Amino acid sequence: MEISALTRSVVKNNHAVICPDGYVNSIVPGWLHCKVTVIINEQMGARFCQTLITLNEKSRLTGVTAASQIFFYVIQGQCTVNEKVLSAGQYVYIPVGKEYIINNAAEDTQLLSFHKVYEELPGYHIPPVLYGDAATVTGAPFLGDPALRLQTLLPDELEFDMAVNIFTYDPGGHLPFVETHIMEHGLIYLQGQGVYMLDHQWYPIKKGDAIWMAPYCQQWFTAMGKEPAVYIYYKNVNRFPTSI
Ligand code: UGY
Ligand code: MN
Repeated sequence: MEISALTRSVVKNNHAVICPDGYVNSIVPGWLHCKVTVIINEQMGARFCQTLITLNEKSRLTGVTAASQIFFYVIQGQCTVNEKVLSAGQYVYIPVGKEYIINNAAEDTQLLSFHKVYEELPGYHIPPVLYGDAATVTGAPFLGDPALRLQTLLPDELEFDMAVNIFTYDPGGHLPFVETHIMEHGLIYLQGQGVYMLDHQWYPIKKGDAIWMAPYCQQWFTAMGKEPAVYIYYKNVNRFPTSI
Protein backbone atom coordinates (compact mmCIF):
# COMPACT_ATOMS: atom_id res chain seq x y z
CA MET A 1 0.00 0.00 0.00
CA GLU A 2 1.20 3.55 -0.77
CA ILE A 3 2.05 5.57 2.33
CA SER A 4 -0.07 8.72 2.02
CA ALA A 5 2.20 10.62 4.44
CA LEU A 6 4.92 10.86 1.78
CA THR A 7 5.25 13.39 -1.05
CA ARG A 8 7.95 14.95 -3.23
CA SER A 9 6.29 18.37 -2.80
CA VAL A 10 8.16 21.00 -0.76
CA VAL A 11 7.43 24.65 -0.02
CA LYS A 12 10.44 26.72 1.09
CA ASN A 13 11.09 30.44 1.43
CA ASN A 14 12.65 30.83 -2.02
CA HIS A 15 11.30 27.86 -4.00
CA ALA A 16 8.59 25.21 -4.11
CA VAL A 17 8.02 21.92 -5.86
CA ILE A 18 4.31 21.14 -6.16
CA CYS A 19 3.35 17.64 -7.32
CA PRO A 20 -0.20 16.68 -8.34
CA ASP A 21 -0.63 14.39 -5.29
CA GLY A 22 -0.98 17.47 -3.06
CA TYR A 23 -3.58 19.39 -5.07
CA VAL A 24 -6.51 20.91 -3.19
CA ASN A 25 -8.99 22.82 -5.32
CA SER A 26 -10.11 26.44 -4.92
CA ILE A 27 -13.40 28.08 -5.78
CA VAL A 28 -12.70 31.08 -8.02
CA PRO A 29 -15.58 33.53 -8.55
CA GLY A 30 -16.53 33.63 -12.23
CA TRP A 31 -14.83 30.31 -13.00
CA LEU A 32 -17.74 27.85 -12.94
CA HIS A 33 -17.98 24.06 -13.20
CA CYS A 34 -14.25 23.45 -13.27
CA LYS A 35 -11.44 22.36 -10.93
CA VAL A 36 -8.89 25.05 -10.10
CA THR A 37 -5.61 24.44 -8.32
CA VAL A 38 -3.71 27.57 -7.37
CA ILE A 39 -0.18 26.24 -7.62
CA ILE A 40 1.79 29.46 -7.04
CA ASN A 41 0.68 32.84 -5.74
CA GLU A 42 1.66 35.77 -3.55
CA GLN A 43 0.75 33.90 -0.34
CA MET A 44 3.97 31.89 -0.78
CA GLY A 45 6.02 35.02 -1.52
CA ALA A 46 5.65 35.02 -5.30
CA ARG A 47 4.86 38.16 -7.31
CA PHE A 48 2.67 36.33 -9.81
CA CYS A 49 0.07 33.56 -9.83
CA GLN A 50 0.04 30.19 -11.62
CA THR A 51 -3.04 27.98 -11.74
CA LEU A 52 -4.07 24.71 -13.34
CA ILE A 53 -7.70 24.43 -14.43
CA THR A 54 -9.47 21.20 -15.41
CA LEU A 55 -12.50 21.80 -17.63
CA ASN A 56 -15.46 19.87 -19.01
CA GLU A 57 -18.40 20.61 -21.33
CA LYS A 58 -20.22 22.59 -18.60
CA SER A 59 -17.27 24.79 -17.64
CA ARG A 60 -17.60 28.53 -18.12
CA LEU A 61 -14.86 30.95 -17.05
CA THR A 62 -15.66 34.63 -17.34
CA GLY A 63 -13.89 37.72 -16.12
CA VAL A 64 -12.34 41.07 -16.90
CA THR A 65 -8.61 41.42 -16.37
CA ALA A 66 -8.04 44.28 -13.91
CA ALA A 67 -4.53 44.95 -12.60
CA SER A 68 -3.21 41.63 -13.87
CA GLN A 69 -2.75 40.34 -17.40
CA ILE A 70 -3.40 36.61 -17.92
CA PHE A 71 -1.70 34.06 -20.16
CA PHE A 72 -3.71 30.84 -20.81
CA TYR A 73 -2.07 27.76 -22.37
CA VAL A 74 -3.92 24.55 -23.31
CA ILE A 75 -1.94 21.60 -21.92
CA GLN A 76 -4.45 19.01 -23.15
CA GLY A 77 -7.90 18.95 -24.73
CA GLN A 78 -9.70 21.85 -26.37
CA CYS A 79 -11.80 24.88 -25.42
CA THR A 80 -13.01 28.20 -26.77
CA VAL A 81 -11.59 31.53 -25.62
CA ASN A 82 -13.63 34.54 -26.75
CA GLU A 83 -15.11 32.27 -29.46
CA LYS A 84 -11.73 31.18 -30.79
CA VAL A 85 -11.05 27.43 -30.55
CA LEU A 86 -7.78 26.55 -28.82
CA SER A 87 -6.36 23.02 -28.63
CA ALA A 88 -3.27 21.48 -27.01
CA GLY A 89 -0.21 23.71 -27.44
CA GLN A 90 -2.23 26.81 -28.29
CA TYR A 91 -2.43 29.87 -26.06
CA VAL A 92 -3.85 33.34 -25.56
CA TYR A 93 -2.41 36.44 -23.86
CA ILE A 94 -5.07 38.71 -22.38
CA PRO A 95 -3.79 42.19 -21.44
CA VAL A 96 -5.25 44.32 -18.66
CA GLY A 97 -8.77 45.68 -19.05
CA LYS A 98 -10.15 42.95 -21.33
CA GLU A 99 -13.13 40.61 -21.00
CA TYR A 100 -12.71 36.90 -21.50
CA ILE A 101 -15.09 33.96 -21.77
CA ILE A 102 -13.81 30.39 -21.83
CA ASN A 103 -16.28 27.58 -22.61
CA ASN A 104 -17.07 24.70 -25.02
CA ALA A 105 -14.35 22.59 -23.41
CA ALA A 106 -13.77 18.91 -24.11
CA GLU A 107 -13.90 16.60 -21.07
CA ASP A 108 -10.63 16.78 -19.06
CA THR A 109 -9.19 19.78 -20.83
CA GLN A 110 -6.25 21.17 -18.87
CA LEU A 111 -5.56 24.88 -18.97
CA LEU A 112 -2.53 26.55 -17.40
CA SER A 113 -2.69 30.22 -16.41
CA PHE A 114 -0.04 32.78 -15.45
CA HIS A 115 -1.19 36.09 -13.94
CA LYS A 116 1.03 39.12 -13.35
CA VAL A 117 0.25 42.70 -12.32
CA TYR A 118 1.07 44.73 -15.44
CA GLU A 119 3.71 47.43 -15.03
CA GLU A 120 3.19 50.11 -17.68
CA LEU A 121 6.24 51.60 -19.37
CA PRO A 122 6.08 55.30 -20.31
CA GLY A 123 6.17 55.69 -24.09
CA TYR A 124 4.86 52.18 -24.75
CA HIS A 125 1.33 50.91 -25.35
CA ILE A 126 -0.40 48.15 -23.44
CA PRO A 127 0.04 45.00 -25.58
CA PRO A 128 -2.95 43.70 -27.58
CA VAL A 129 -4.74 40.37 -27.14
CA LEU A 130 -2.50 37.76 -28.74
CA TYR A 131 -3.23 34.18 -29.82
CA GLY A 132 -0.50 31.67 -30.66
CA ASP A 133 0.43 28.07 -31.28
CA ALA A 134 3.60 26.56 -29.82
CA ALA A 135 3.76 24.17 -32.80
CA THR A 136 4.60 27.13 -35.05
CA VAL A 137 7.27 28.63 -32.77
CA THR A 138 10.81 27.53 -33.63
CA GLY A 139 12.97 26.19 -30.80
CA ALA A 140 16.29 28.07 -30.81
CA PRO A 141 19.39 26.28 -29.41
CA PHE A 142 19.92 27.64 -25.89
CA LEU A 143 23.25 29.50 -25.63
CA GLY A 144 24.49 27.54 -28.64
CA ASP A 145 23.67 24.05 -27.27
CA PRO A 146 21.42 22.10 -29.69
CA ALA A 147 20.47 19.65 -26.87
CA LEU A 148 18.49 22.51 -25.28
CA ARG A 149 15.81 24.36 -27.25
CA LEU A 150 13.92 27.47 -26.22
CA GLN A 151 10.58 28.54 -27.72
CA THR A 152 9.58 32.10 -26.89
CA LEU A 153 5.77 32.33 -26.93
CA LEU A 154 5.39 36.09 -26.41
CA PRO A 155 7.03 38.82 -28.54
CA ASP A 156 10.42 40.00 -27.38
CA GLU A 157 9.16 43.61 -27.08
CA LEU A 158 9.53 46.13 -24.26
CA GLU A 159 5.75 46.60 -23.82
CA PHE A 160 5.61 43.05 -22.42
CA ASP A 161 6.73 42.72 -18.81
CA MET A 162 6.41 38.92 -18.75
CA ALA A 163 7.84 36.14 -20.88
CA VAL A 164 6.43 32.63 -21.31
CA ASN A 165 8.79 30.09 -22.87
CA ILE A 166 8.85 26.36 -23.53
CA PHE A 167 12.19 24.76 -22.72
CA THR A 168 13.05 21.33 -24.20
CA TYR A 169 16.08 19.32 -22.98
CA ASP A 170 17.26 16.16 -24.73
CA PRO A 171 18.11 13.35 -22.26
CA GLY A 172 21.47 14.27 -20.71
CA GLY A 173 21.05 17.95 -21.69
CA HIS A 174 21.57 20.40 -18.84
CA LEU A 175 21.70 24.13 -18.11
CA PRO A 176 25.25 25.27 -18.92
CA PHE A 177 25.73 26.93 -15.50
CA VAL A 178 23.92 27.52 -12.22
CA GLU A 179 21.65 30.49 -12.93
CA THR A 180 21.59 33.19 -10.25
CA HIS A 181 19.21 35.96 -11.31
CA ILE A 182 16.72 38.59 -10.22
CA MET A 183 13.92 37.24 -12.43
CA GLU A 184 11.32 34.94 -10.90
CA HIS A 185 10.01 31.70 -12.45
CA GLY A 186 6.92 29.52 -12.33
CA LEU A 187 6.84 26.37 -14.42
CA ILE A 188 5.10 23.09 -15.06
CA TYR A 189 6.51 19.99 -16.75
CA LEU A 190 4.70 18.95 -19.95
CA GLN A 191 6.85 15.87 -20.60
CA GLY A 192 9.78 13.80 -19.34
CA GLN A 193 11.82 13.87 -16.19
CA GLY A 194 15.10 14.97 -14.67
CA VAL A 195 16.75 16.51 -11.64
CA TYR A 196 16.36 20.17 -10.64
CA MET A 197 18.79 21.88 -8.31
CA LEU A 198 17.11 24.72 -6.42
CA ASP A 199 19.06 26.69 -3.81
CA HIS A 200 21.59 23.81 -3.64
CA GLN A 201 18.93 21.18 -2.94
CA TRP A 202 18.29 18.39 -5.45
CA TYR A 203 14.82 17.31 -6.58
CA PRO A 204 13.72 14.49 -8.93
CA ILE A 205 11.06 16.02 -11.19
CA LYS A 206 8.66 14.60 -13.78
CA LYS A 207 5.70 15.44 -16.02
CA GLY A 208 2.95 17.21 -14.07
CA ASP A 209 5.26 18.71 -11.43
CA ALA A 210 5.33 22.48 -10.95
CA ILE A 211 8.13 24.64 -9.54
CA TRP A 212 8.33 28.15 -8.13
CA MET A 213 11.70 29.92 -8.04
CA ALA A 214 11.93 33.25 -6.21
CA PRO A 215 14.32 35.95 -7.42
CA TYR A 216 17.92 34.80 -6.85
CA CYS A 217 16.92 31.20 -6.14
CA GLN A 218 19.88 29.41 -7.70
CA GLN A 219 18.80 26.93 -10.37
CA TRP A 220 20.15 24.17 -12.59
CA PHE A 221 18.45 21.26 -14.39
CA THR A 222 19.45 18.10 -16.21
CA ALA A 223 17.09 15.83 -18.18
CA MET A 224 17.08 12.06 -17.65
CA GLY A 225 15.24 9.11 -19.18
CA LYS A 226 14.39 8.12 -22.75
CA GLU A 227 12.50 11.20 -23.98
CA PRO A 228 13.16 14.95 -23.89
CA ALA A 229 12.10 16.83 -20.76
CA VAL A 230 9.85 19.80 -21.53
CA TYR A 231 8.59 22.57 -19.28
CA ILE A 232 6.65 25.77 -19.90
CA TYR A 233 7.74 28.66 -17.71
CA TYR A 234 7.00 32.24 -16.71
CA LYS A 235 9.61 34.96 -16.21
CA ASN A 236 9.22 38.66 -15.38
CA VAL A 237 11.23 40.81 -17.79
CA ASN A 238 11.86 44.27 -19.27
CA ARG A 239 11.35 46.59 -16.30
CA PHE A 240 13.65 48.84 -14.24
CA PRO A 241 15.26 46.61 -11.59
CA THR A 242 14.83 48.81 -8.52
CA SER A 243 12.54 51.39 -6.95
CA ILE A 244 15.40 52.89 -4.91
O1 UGY B 1 15.09 31.99 -18.83
C1 UGY B 1 15.66 31.46 -17.87
O2 UGY B 1 16.09 32.13 -16.93
C2 UGY B 1 15.83 29.93 -17.86
N1 UGY B 1 17.06 29.60 -18.51
N2 UGY B 1 15.80 29.43 -16.50
C3 UGY B 1 15.39 28.16 -16.21
O3 UGY B 1 14.97 27.41 -17.11
N3 UGY B 1 15.46 27.79 -14.92
MN1 MN C 1 16.25 31.06 -15.04
